[in-house]
Amino acid sequence: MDLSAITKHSALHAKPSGLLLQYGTAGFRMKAEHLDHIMFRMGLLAVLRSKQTKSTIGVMVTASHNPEEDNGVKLVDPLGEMLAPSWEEHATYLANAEEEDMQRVLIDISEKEAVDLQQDAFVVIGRDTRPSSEKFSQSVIDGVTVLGGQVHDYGLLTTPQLHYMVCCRNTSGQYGMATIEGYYQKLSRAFVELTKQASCSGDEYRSLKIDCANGIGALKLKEMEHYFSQGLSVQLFNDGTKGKLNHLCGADFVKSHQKPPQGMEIKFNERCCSFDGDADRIVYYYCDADGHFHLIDGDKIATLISSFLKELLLEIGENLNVGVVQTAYANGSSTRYLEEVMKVPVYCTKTGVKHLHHKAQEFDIGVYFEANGHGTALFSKAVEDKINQLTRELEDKKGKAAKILRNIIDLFNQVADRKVISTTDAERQAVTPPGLQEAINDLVKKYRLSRAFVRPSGTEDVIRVYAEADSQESADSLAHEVSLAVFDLAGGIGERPQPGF
Ligand code: 16G
Ligand code: MG
Repeated sequence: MDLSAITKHSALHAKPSGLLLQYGTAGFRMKAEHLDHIMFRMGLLAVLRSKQTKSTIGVMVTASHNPEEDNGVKLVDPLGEMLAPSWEEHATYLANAEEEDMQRVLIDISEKEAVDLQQDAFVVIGRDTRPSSEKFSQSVIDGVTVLGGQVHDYGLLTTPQLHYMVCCRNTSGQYGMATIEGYYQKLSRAFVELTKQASCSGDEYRSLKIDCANGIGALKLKEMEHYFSQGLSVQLFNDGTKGKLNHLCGADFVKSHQKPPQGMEIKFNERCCSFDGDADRIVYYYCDADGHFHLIDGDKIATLISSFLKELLLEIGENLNVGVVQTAYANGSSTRYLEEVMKVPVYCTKTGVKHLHHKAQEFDIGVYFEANGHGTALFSKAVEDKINQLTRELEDKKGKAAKILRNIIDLFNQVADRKVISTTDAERQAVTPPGLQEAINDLVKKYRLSRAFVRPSGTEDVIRVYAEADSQESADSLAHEVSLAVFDLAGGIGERPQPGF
């Protein structure tokens, strides 16, 4: 370690004094103007992690669904997974070190993790389309190079693409080629293969309207489009040429407002979907003949995928261990449908992909989705080959998906933002402040089919309130009552929460 070079370069990315940040649900996130030192320091940390694991490590510069003015950074571990929890602590420790302590903190982390400093290091970088992202990836590169690491900067990438590149590089190409073509080829082939036998109602070609949240998804879909030219025709909206990133559009907007994004008209029976700012979330939607909007969010996607897989397994008489993983935000009726009708075991984890992913790995087939549209199906290796063969034998499943969706009538819910709290039981129970959980329990008892919880956001400085009940009025009213309890018991400041927030 060239300690004097580190000190010199660190001063060029100086930490604003007194600023304390934490590696949150998915890395560091906040207003871009406070993040330059974090970027440099995450470059340093990525080198240490790379040396320790003797693998390529990824660094993604993005703040996902947050407003355009924010930014963020997260590290990607060797198999394309989220950074290990013990290293999240190192990330926070390094992020908060004062300038004069930088050398000591780096040595400390290296010693604690037995990092061989002579080992080579390789770091790959990707970034979203935010105005601040390009400069920030330069700061990451500065951090990597000052510690002697090598860099490959992929430039503009979606978050899933960066995860893919890291995994490819650490599995000697077995997972795929670590290039953008490799990614498009792998995904488009799988898509064409999967959909070959499935019939498609309505139009002759599969067509899809895609809201790209004015983000990176638009650029990458434009590149990818011709890879599945016969299989799918896409129409892109909010492609970043006019609007602001995530503003009145994108998966988060559509999910929380339960309406189409600005800039996209939906006609009866058209298939539509929305990404978020870094294209790692997706929600689908359509309008029925009466013009009513229907959202197929993460809960419903998980139900469709797991029902589909269960059926395949039944057809061939395979008894594999299938599980669905959700978070406390999953609509109660989707959980009941999965458990009672589909007979699939459902597990609840804390919010954040890393928690769901980890749990899903315990099954032969683990399907995980957050209600907001983050998720996937994980197959153990032996199962993967079997499923590939099975999908080739697929019969016409026309109409099945629609039937399943009709069976899950969402309970109504309401979400709002407020201040400070701690939780347990996959964030479903408040531990502090004292008395809050009891107050919530009493409120919930007043409504039918109801549920409510509060948790501190891992990406913004707010408390989120979730409430669910058998009518929109009850859900709104329960959410309001719970937020009043939060305000009173957790030392709310300013105006008391108003109904409807
Ligand atoms: C991050 C998480 C997402 C989670 C969201 C919750 C990843 C890749 N992203 O975007 O899974 O749903 O945070 O935000 O893990 P909140 O803590 O502000 O409610
Ligand atoms: Mg995202």
